[in-house]
This record gives sequence, structure tokens and C-alpha cells, in this order.
Amino acid sequence: MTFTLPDLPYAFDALEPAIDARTMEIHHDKHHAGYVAKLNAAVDGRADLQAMCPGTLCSNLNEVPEDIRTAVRNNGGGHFNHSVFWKIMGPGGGEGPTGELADAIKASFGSVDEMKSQFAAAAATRFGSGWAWVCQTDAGLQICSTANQDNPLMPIEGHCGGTPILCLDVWEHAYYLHYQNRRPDYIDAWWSVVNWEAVGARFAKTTCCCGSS
Ligand code: MN3
Repeated sequence: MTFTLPDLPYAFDALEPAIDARTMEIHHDKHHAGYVAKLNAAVDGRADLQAMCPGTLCSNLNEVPEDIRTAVRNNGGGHFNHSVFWKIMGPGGGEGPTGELADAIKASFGSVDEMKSQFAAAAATRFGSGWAWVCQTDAGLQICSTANQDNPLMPIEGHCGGTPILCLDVWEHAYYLHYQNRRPDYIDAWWSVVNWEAVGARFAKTTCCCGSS
């Protein structure tokens, strides 16, 4: 078994005007596809790694042989991160969290607006390429950001750990065609396409850690 590019669960133009169709097409069909291809090349002939889901592969990065560890970190991370990212977005999103997820957000941040404010700050201040995250941890929900294609599942320093339930890609390839250097405008608009039902499912752990099922 090798890793496969998941289909987008909606059309390329489904997230307009927040994210334009051309950006979605290139992002999914070229960037994400590239991570999958390079990940498969890295784990070629290594059945134990090929059998793992992308999230498990990220969690077990230290078990990956050193000669391919950087390739797995970059491309396995890229595969996991984008697989989650597509799933936690959708057309007609933006109503906001409900139920136990809403309660957990209020318990950890005081309000949904405060969570959004802290998340937007993490996304805006991530220098260069990377991701912002909301994670479910033993200490409640926490916000962090990571560089490149790193994620909070990886056994590396500098993130909040736990299980990611919400993420935002702040690589320029995610927004540059429409927003150019205006990353904060992209972040503001992005809230309108967050699929809170999918985020809630991740919070309730009724979906695979990678969003692949
Ligand atoms: Mn990307």
C-alpha cells in the first residue's frame, strides 16, 4: 500500500471568494500531489512505513530511518497537513462551533472570538512558511504554529502537542495568487469557509486523525 492523494471533498471554486479556484486547483493537484509522490518515493520498499496512516507516520518520525527521515518529515507532514486542511474547510461554513466543541473553546479561551484572535495572531506571525493549529491536549485546547510542513504530532520541539483539530496553511502558495502579501486578509476571510462540523468530528474523535476517513 502506498499513500494516495485524497480527492477534494468539494469543487475547486467551492470556497470562493475566500479562496479562489485556481489557488485550490494548484494547491491540491500540484502541491499536495507533490508531497504524496515524494513521500511514496521516500518510503519505497519499506512496507512498515507504507502501512501507516499519515498521522501515525508523523507521530513515529523518530522510528523512521535517518536517511529518509527529513523526506518523511517534509512530505509525510505535507500529506497529513493538507489531508486535514481540505476536510476542515467547506462551502457554507462559518456558522461557528457548537456543542461540546463550543464548550471546550470557551473553557480554554473564554470565547470563540478570543480563540479566533489568538489563532489569527499565531498564523500571522509565523515567519515564512508554515501552519497554525488548534490542538486538543491534556491541558485543554491550545494554539500553536509550526514551520514548513511540521505539525504537532511530530516528536519535535516548539509546538503544543496533542491532536490537531483545526489548521491553517500559511505558505504563500495557499494565498498568494489572490492576496499577494496580505496574509492577514487571507486569515480573516478563511474563517468563512471553516467547516465547524468537521472540526467538531475531529474534536469528538469520530474521524481518523488524518481526516482520511
Ligand atoms: Mn499547502
